[in-house]
Amino acid sequence: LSHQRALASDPNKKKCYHYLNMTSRSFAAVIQELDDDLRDAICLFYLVLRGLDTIEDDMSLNLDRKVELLRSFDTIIYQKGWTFDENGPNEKDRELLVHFDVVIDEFLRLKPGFQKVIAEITRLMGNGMADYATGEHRENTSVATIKDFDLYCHYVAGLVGYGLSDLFAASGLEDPSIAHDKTLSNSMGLFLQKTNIIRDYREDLDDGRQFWPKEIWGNYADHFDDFIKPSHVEKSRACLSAMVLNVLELVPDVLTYLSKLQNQSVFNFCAIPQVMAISTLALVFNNLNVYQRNVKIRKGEAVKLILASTNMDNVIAIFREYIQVISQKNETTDPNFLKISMAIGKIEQWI
Ligand code: PS7
Ligand code: MN
Ligand code: MN
Ligand code: MN
Ligand code: MN
Ligand code: MN
Repeated sequence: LSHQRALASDPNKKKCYHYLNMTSRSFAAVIQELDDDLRDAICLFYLVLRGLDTIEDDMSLNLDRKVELLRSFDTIIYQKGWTFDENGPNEKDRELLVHFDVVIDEFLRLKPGFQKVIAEITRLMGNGMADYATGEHRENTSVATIKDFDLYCHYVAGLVGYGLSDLFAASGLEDPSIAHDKTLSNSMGLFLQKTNIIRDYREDLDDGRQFWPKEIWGNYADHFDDFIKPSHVEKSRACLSAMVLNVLELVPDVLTYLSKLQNQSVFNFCAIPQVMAISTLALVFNNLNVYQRNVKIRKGEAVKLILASTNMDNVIAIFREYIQVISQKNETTDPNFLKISMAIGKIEQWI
């Protein structure tokens, strides 16, 4: 309540929270529940990265212009008054960039320690996105190897994990050691990003994007869009299993990271998206609808998960439940049956 009063009395900050609610379905609520200055820092971190991602996603932007913007975005956020109206008219979050001066004003009001973390992650992410946009790490138009896949996901999500851990430490709400093990922070981001990439197969395909690594899908098809064909179902099923298997390997890191957190609001902020992701992973596993449309967990299930994700015991119980679902959907006829069973065995040792 005290923060709502503070927001209402500060029109510029209020606009930032308006853009947060406008651009995020999943993060807006958990960010707003964070304590004190961390709430503003992470809201601004989100808006800066959302702006950067809007540029990355805009297929109507001239490539040279896109790369110039991506590579300089970490300095743009220090330029008072900067706005951008060159986005394609249908770009989803165009409005945010059109009013980006509002975000910059608020970014510049953050403590220098927070600003530095956000700018450094923006620099690394923008350059990583630019490398991929220009084909530096690509064969033709797709992600080739699992290594390329891991690197792309590191740029767009693992780095968010690094930055968030640094912000938690800088706020004093978490012990600085949370930011020491970079692998764990990276895995937190990769678990969300890779699950998103599996779920969004059809949406991304229809937009002309391919994020699944050919090293995996190439074992099951000659062309990335073969998976939508009714005649291809068994290979499609097997490919989906191989993709889910790749994500399951991250679960032990995710649970290890969450178990180290000490502050309640930080725990909720971190745990809720991960719990949503394991629920989504169980839903997409062995589910051929993924190739036809955007499969989403039901609203009631999401609400149940949000309310339950308040402590480590509950989070472990939720992961156990969905690992059980995946185990039950795992079929002996699947070429990845044994590997999936082994990945589940490893997770069961943890939980
Ligand atoms: C700063 C909260 C908690 C240690 C905009 C949260 C898009 C999955 O497909 O919007 O574009 O619609 O569904 C988020 C680690 C990043 C990784 C990455 C920044 C967790 C720009 C989330 C969000 C680290 C690149 C959003 C990675 O999904 O994507 C803040 C710890 C932005 C986190 C993108 C994806 C995020 C993503 P789509 P979504
Ligand atoms: Mn999304
Ligand atoms: Mn995007
Ligand atoms: Mn993107
Ligand atoms: Mn407007
Ligand atoms: Mn996506």
